Formats: sequence, structure tokens, C-alpha cells
Amino acid sequence: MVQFIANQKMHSTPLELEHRPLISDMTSQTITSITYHFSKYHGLGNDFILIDNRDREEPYLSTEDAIKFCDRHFGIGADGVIFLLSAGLDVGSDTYRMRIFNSDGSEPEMCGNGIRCLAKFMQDLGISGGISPQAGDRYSITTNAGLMGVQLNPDGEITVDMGEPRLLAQEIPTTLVNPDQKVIDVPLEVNGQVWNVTTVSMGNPHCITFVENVDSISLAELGIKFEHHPVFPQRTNTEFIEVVSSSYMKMRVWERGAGATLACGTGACASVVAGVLNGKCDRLCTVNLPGGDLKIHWDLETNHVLMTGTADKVFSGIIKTGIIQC
Ligand code: ZDP
Repeated sequence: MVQFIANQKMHSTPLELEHRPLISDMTSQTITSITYHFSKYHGLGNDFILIDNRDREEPYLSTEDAIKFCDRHFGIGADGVIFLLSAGLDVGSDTYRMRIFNSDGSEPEMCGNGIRCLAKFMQDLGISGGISPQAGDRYSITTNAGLMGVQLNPDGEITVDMGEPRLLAQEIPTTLVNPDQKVIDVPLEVNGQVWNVTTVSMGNPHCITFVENVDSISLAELGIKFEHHPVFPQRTNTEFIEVVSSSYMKMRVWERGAGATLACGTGACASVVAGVLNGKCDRLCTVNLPGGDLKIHWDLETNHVLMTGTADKVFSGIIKTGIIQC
């Protein structure tokens, strides 16, 4: 049983428990309803339920709950759930950690649009990460793909240091070539057609293929076939890229564990890396997605990928779930 009650007040603890006897003619049962406080944010239409989870080491939600909450008809509706956790040993210290569940309940290592939403959520919660007000807040956030630096710029955009791309087959992971080799412009048969693919990990796996016209791609039909292709033991995100110029590309994405989404930050980073490796784009490139544009810079000196884009709050609310206990 799910109940929505919109309210604007941002809650510090996301949880209230309520026990109510449910008298039925056969047996006495009690119903325990759990009320979660959440906020909804999106990065270019890639949308997430944000939960302030700093007072616990483990995520408040089970993966089953995450699937229910992400359902666009029976739940809140989102591409995933993101938990703000304390990274420090003692819960509550001022180092932070991000964990995310995809809408299918799986837990990816990293998410680009999501970490921008998390940084905005932290700023809205009044968590200061400031070096100086004019420079804007700066947070260091631990993820399952390593420590990420996130800068909230005075112009309202957010820049994330996404770290170094990983290119060896064993790092993606993929079995398309030997573990210590890279997959750059390698043929792969999917859906009875041969596609030339390049694979890149931004902590999570990406398979990129360049096409003439992205709008001619039947994403739902093809995306799921790439996602579950046997050469990707942990599945993969798949990006279809149309290079418009050396500094501008159009991207359509089928996400592992979330399907077709309006934007994917790690995917945009991986696509520019693949574009450079295939001599198709510059190291500074704008990636156009259905939900908007991301600016990507693969820095030659540090080998780090920097991603810049927006993150916006949509609403806050509470959601109630009920468990019948006999
Ligand atoms: O790797 C995966 O399973 C992705 N679905 C994770 C989510 C990625 C995200 N869309 C991003 O922006 O990188 C949040």
C-alpha cells in the first residue's frame, strides 16, 4: 500500500514507523507502516529518488522497495534510487558516500547524472562543502567506483571529476577480446547484424557504437539485446552515437537495469573517450541527449574525464508502505 503526501519541508531522518492493529474477523494482525521522506531530482531528465540515509550504514530501502518506488505507475517513478550515506566509520562524519539502485533493483558502481543530483541534494540539505562561497560548494563523494570530486559552479552548472576511463577487457568486463586487450572498433554480432563497438568503463560498463543517424535506431529492440549479450558478464549500458562534428555528438542510450533513459552521464563520458580513441571527436566535446546537453572534457595531462551539466530538484514528499504482521 503506497500513499503520497506532498510536503515541502526537507526532513533530516527519512523514516517514521507506525504500528496499527488491523482487526479482522479471523486473526488479530497488526499493520506496520513505514513512512519515507524523499526528494525527487533529475539530471537532464534522468530522474532519481533521493534518500537522506546519513543516520544508517545500510540503505533504508531493500532492492524490492526500490523497484516499487521507481515504478512510474504504482510508485513515485524514477530511473533509480540514490542514498546519501556517511562514508566515515562513525556514521554521521562529514565524508559522504553515494549508493544507487537502478529501477530494476540492481546496484551499479557509478552514475554521472545521479552524483550531480546528489551534490545538489546535499547543498539543499545545507551540507556545506565550500572552499569559498563564490567558488561554490565542493564535495568529495565515495562511490563503488572510487572517490569523486564534485564542484557546484557559480553559474549553477555542476562539474564532476569522473576519474580515469578503464579500457582493458577485464576492467569493463567483456569477453569480446583477451582480458589484457582493449576493445576499439571490434565487430560484434547483435540481433543478426554486425556492429563495430568500442567498450569503456567509467566504473560501470559501456558499449559504444557509431551510427549514421541515431533517430533510425530502434532502441528498445536493440538495447536489451546488447545489454544481455553473453560477451558482457555484468551486462552493459549501450550508447548509439552520431558524430555531427568533432566537438558535437548526438547520443541515444539504453541503460543497464533502467532501459531507455533521457540521459546518461557515465555514458556521455564513455562515448567521448570512444570518439577520441576512434579519431572521431576532440577531447572537449558536447554530447546532445534527449534530455539536454552535457559538456565532456577528457583531459590529456591527467587522463581524467570531467563532466559538466545541470541537476534540478522536482519535489519532496513522503511515501508510506505497509507490512501486515500476524
Ligand atoms: O551502470 C548502470 O547500471 C547504469 N544504469 C547506472 C546509472 C547510470 C546513470 N544514468 C548515469 O548518469 O551515469 C545514472
